[in-house]
Amino acid sequence: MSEVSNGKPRVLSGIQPSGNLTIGNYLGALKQWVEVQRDYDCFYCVVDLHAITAAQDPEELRQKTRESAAIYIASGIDPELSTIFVQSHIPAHSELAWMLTCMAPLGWLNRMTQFKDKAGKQAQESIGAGLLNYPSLMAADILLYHADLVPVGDDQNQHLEFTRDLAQRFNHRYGETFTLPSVMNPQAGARIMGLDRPTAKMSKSDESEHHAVYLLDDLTRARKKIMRAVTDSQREIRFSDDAERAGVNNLLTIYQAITNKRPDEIEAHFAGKGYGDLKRAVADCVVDTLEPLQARYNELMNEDGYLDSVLKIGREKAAAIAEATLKLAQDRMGFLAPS
Ligand code: ATP
Ligand code: LTN
Repeated sequence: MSEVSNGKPRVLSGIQPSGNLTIGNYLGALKQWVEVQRDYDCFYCVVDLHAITAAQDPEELRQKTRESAAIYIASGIDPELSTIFVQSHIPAHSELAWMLTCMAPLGWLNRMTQFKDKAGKQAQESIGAGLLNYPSLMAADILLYHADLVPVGDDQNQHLEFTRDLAQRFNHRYGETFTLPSVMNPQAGARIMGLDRPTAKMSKSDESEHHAVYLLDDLTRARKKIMRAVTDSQREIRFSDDAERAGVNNLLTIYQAITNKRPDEIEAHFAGKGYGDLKRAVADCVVDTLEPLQARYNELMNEDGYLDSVLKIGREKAAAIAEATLKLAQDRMGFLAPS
């Protein structure tokens, strides 16, 4: 286990400010972040350095970075309990990422399914090298804070394995330096699928209109997207692994993740009802989640200076830990300390 602060083990996680955050980000990541913040020493970062692995408009990136931090707080992350910061504010992330990049075998990086998926959508010649090296930067984020636990959706599990393998490789070569982190996935909602294409993961950078419900969507629009979600031509409302039933399964999963009810309870509740009833029930619970979140978000964005002060305090707390770990790793690797 890591150096513990306040006797609590440490948590670290992040979301890319690469677009509008979705209910997938909320159910896969943010909801768990809120749930663990009393029992762990939590660090939540807005990973802008990861976002630039795809081209971003500079002004939009700046705005989405603030917006994401405000959404963390509006979702229930309490700055009094958790440390909220921006990745690029701490240069140690980039510095350790380079050191780890030099230790990361190309074979491991080439096997990452996120890389294969994202690179597969582009012409080979134009794929940025950052997309391939992305997991080394993520490993740096986690290892700098000696995180014990990393709450993420299940698409990130392979990156967590990579982080553990790389940490082990470093520790083996240079002596015990990094804590090996464990992944934490939510019981329900670890992979929310696209509403328009329930066989593909819901993603904030998907361009189609009815793919995702965004956390800041107008509530009428959010409801409409759910009412239009793709289902199937059967009638029975039950959980299923069958690809043809992925749409209904996804709606049930969203319902389960929000209400925290058991699958058998949910199936009993919808027995004899139609897809329209299911969609209305899902829309109701999504809207009930978004409404208070958006109200808090609007307050935060209108509160002059508050968000910046949270990020400044977060930066100071994060920097102290990150710099100490970086120094240790640099020393272990054999860098001459400046006099
Ligand atoms: P992008 O489309 O820009 O790649 P994304 O929507 O996949 O982004 P990330 O920033 O990569 O979101 O993910 C942030 C967190 O949200 C991670 O913990 C990730 O596992 C989780 N997450 C993202 N999409 C989903 C989803 N559809 N279901 C569950 N969790 C998700
Ligand atoms: N790669 C993650 C985002 C991310 C992250 C992290 C998650 C970057 N650094 C550290 C957990 C811990 C993703 O969701 N795409």
